[in-house]
Amino acid sequence: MVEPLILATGFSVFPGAPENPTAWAMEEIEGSGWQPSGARLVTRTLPVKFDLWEREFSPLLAERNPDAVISFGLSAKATGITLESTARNAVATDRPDFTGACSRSACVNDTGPDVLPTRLPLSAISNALRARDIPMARSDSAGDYLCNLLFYRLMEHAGAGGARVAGFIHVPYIDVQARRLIAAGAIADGVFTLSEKQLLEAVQTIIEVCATALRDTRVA
Ligand code: PCA
Repeated sequence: MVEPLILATGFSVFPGAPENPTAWAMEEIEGSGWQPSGARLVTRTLPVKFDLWEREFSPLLAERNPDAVISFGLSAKATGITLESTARNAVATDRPDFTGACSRSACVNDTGPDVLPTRLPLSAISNALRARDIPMARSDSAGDYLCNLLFYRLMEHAGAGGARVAGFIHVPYIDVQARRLIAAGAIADGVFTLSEKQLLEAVQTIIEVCATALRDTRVA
């Protein structure tokens, strides 16, 4: 039997964030050849660009047709792995993407609902992270920038028959990146960080929990 496919994504750099721990984590996992048990994993790092859904993500989903999509992004304000419960139909029009362009629309979808819930097994994920002593938090707002936009589009897609398991998770900087960026004056001192090991363990744990959820919800 063909194993289910899990797509994990990270984001690249954006104004105010010259390094992104989620791009680092995707590269590490890809480079190590690590795979979850009972599922196939593919990773991708996405550009922080307002047309990323149309240009990158939607074609990628059409091509790969994953059973689960777990998207990760940086939040410099995160105080642990931050499990996002709710995508919001809102976009800031004053925050440029990495090309310098701003969104012309203040919502993701003119005719869409205000909020869409995650389809990630958040309780199982938080139990698994807690059991590994990885700092974590829950949040009901992923902000109003590209992470929330991707999250909202992903939940629309999942609701229309896309991935069975899908959602978005914010992560803090890893300590080596934060040290570099603070020394360069690129970010303020005092940000919460995870070690490289903690971030990789967290991402792998989340993927494993989703692989288990796919097995448990398999349609006979
Ligand atoms: N974080 C930004 C966009 C890309 C990323 O990693 C956000 O929180 O919207």
